[in-house]
Amino acid sequence: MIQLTEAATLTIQEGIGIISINNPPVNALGFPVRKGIADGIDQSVKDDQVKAIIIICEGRTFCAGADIKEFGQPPKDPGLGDVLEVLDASPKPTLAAIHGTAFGGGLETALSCHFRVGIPSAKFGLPEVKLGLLPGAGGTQRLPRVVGIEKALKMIAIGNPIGAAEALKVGLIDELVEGDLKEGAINFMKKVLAENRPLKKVSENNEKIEADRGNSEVFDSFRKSIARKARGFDAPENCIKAVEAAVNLPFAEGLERERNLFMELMQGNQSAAQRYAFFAERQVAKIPDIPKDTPQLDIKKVGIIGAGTMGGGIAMNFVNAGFQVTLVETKQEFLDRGLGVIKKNYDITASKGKMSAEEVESRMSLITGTLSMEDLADVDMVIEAVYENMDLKKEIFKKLDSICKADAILATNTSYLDVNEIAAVTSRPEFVLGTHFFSPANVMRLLEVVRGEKTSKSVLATTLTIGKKIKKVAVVVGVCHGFAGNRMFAQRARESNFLVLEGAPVEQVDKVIYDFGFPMGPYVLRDLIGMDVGWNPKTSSSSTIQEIMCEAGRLGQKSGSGFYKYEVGNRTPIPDPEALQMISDFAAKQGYDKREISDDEIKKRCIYSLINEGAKILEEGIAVRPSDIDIIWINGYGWPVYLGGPMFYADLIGLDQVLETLKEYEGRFGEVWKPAALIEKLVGEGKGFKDLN
Ligand code: 3H9
Repeated sequence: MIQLTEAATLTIQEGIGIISINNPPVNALGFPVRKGIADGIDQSVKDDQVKAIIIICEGRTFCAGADIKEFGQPPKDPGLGDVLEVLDASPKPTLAAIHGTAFGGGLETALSCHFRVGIPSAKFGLPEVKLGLLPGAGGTQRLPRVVGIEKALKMIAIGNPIGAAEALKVGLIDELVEGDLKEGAINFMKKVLAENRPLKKVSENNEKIEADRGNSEVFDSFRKSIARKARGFDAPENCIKAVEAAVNLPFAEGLERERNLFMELMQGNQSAAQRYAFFAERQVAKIPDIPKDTPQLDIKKVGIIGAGTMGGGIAMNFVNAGFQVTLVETKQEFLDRGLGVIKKNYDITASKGKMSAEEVESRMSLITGTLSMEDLADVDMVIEAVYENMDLKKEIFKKLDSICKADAILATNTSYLDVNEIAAVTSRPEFVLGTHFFSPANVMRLLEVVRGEKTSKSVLATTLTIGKKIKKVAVVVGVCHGFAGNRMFAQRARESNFLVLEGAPVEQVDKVIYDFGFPMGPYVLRDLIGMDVGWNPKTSSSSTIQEIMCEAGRLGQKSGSGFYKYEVGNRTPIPDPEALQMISDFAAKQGYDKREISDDEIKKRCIYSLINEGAKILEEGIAVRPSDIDIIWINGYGWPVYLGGPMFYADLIGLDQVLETLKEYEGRFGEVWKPAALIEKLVGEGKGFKDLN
């Protein structure tokens, strides 16, 4: 065995040179891997004993791509492109033997081999677009030549991977290896040699792209198909342009075009933001005072109290991950309705072909409905998801404390309430914490895990693991009204409310927020949620915009009018002069002088209010680090990932600029705009939020 570099070896076995890569955790193509492959190929080509070459990886996966941590650092030769040129030019047959994920540069490496085999669980993808990039080592030029344009466009510009069966079907791999991968790869290469098979050089194979040379239609229709999802992002368009180049230019020129388009993205802010978000999402699970080896509880059975919208959605998360769920309601009709909604949701998924009828049945069979809390005696964790009422929650937790096993975790799905107060009614506050799901709970990725004063480390660590199992991004936050996400959201709601009272039409506020990159503006959102959420008809006294709207029966989409009008069966908001007049009359009564407000002011007031509150949240230790807040906003509130989250965005603008505006607003609008001490401190030290990550 020859040690090529610290991350690669070369072994010659039965006349086959086996380059083995070992660069945990994901065999990213950092310098020692790149150099190892280049040297391994070089030595194998020069060695007469070697008749064929295999690239295989140790550990949990084939190469998961370029080493993202190297981006932005001075490049170290050989670059991946150079290595793949050496591979492409090999006069001896080459094979990539794939398990785990051949992603990004990993798949580009495989595509530069003559042959590819994989085990049935292997996945293949070019997810660079999700990092605001495009495959920059020939992937956009080679993949269309192997799988055709339409498939390649989907894989490159959307970035979703495909499984091994599909890879075999579309010609991305030559064979599935059912048993031992290395053995299968050697046997495959023996066949190649015995049959003297021609070397399939992808760069020279134009068969699948020739027919579409000069045909722009396929690209235009693809652009249209992704327009909604790709809105605001730079990378998808560059991906498409690179594939167009593959079709219309000779290989070498296409590579050059790809390089330029890649560099354009690499130097932009969007990719920096998206790469930051990638690492930030992995960082959230690391809590400074909770070591990796913190003992965890074994959770198999989960109890959920409340089969309403939240409870039902939460139940689906657990069932999808294979947990047994006991769903508790107070009345049979509520239980039936809740179970009915869950079943309907699964049936819809099945009708789209994403789940079989048997799977629907097997998931439903994991849920047991009951009207008795006593049935929670043997569950390992309970999530209470009843409506926001402290007295009710306390009563439930007292009961749970007497019914549940001594080491059962008791979690509340409150959005605002004091988790410490709830914990205090039990004899085991160390087993109590908050699990704040976002609606719809079976869809939204965010989970705020609210750490109470007395929550034990083991309970917190276990809940983070559970979060991962149910496919959520679980972010730890401390106890305060609204925790991190909703507390910040309330600031934006306050400002958007003032803006319309001061004279900005709701459409203008919505457009500014939509154009910023959110999926919708605050007023379209309010109409969608329902104006009556949080409205009490008994105490309503025409004293807020919400109250005058609700009193007039304008409850949002569901009643056909709110801040906008809606046609029956159509969710498109139509500007409504009547609503504007109501707001205008109300504002006049309140003594507001109507004025024109610029888009820039709307943007700053809605976004800087978030930043300022985020800083206060950090100051108080409610969030662990700025990037956790960014992950909350990206995954729970639709903040555009290409702007990295509010704290990243503040650094992007310049924290000193933000501070200046906060001071100006404090002067104009008062105390609520007082800059957070943390911002003052960071600016004084010439630092940004990034220095706290
Ligand atoms: C590219 O290839 C560009 C080329 O086209 C052009 C070049 C010129 N680099 O996600 P996990 C770390 S761009 C560095 O928790 P999983 C990750 O941070 C790349 N580090 O595991 C984490 O570290 P830690 C295109 C990486 O099993 C640890 O590995 N490729 C990289 O849930 C485990 O990760 C991609 O975009 C990397 N490329 O999922 C693939 N990847 O433990 C990105 C991971 O310290 N990666 N790490 O927190 C993934 O999608 C997932 O990590 C993967 C494993 C599916 C592979």
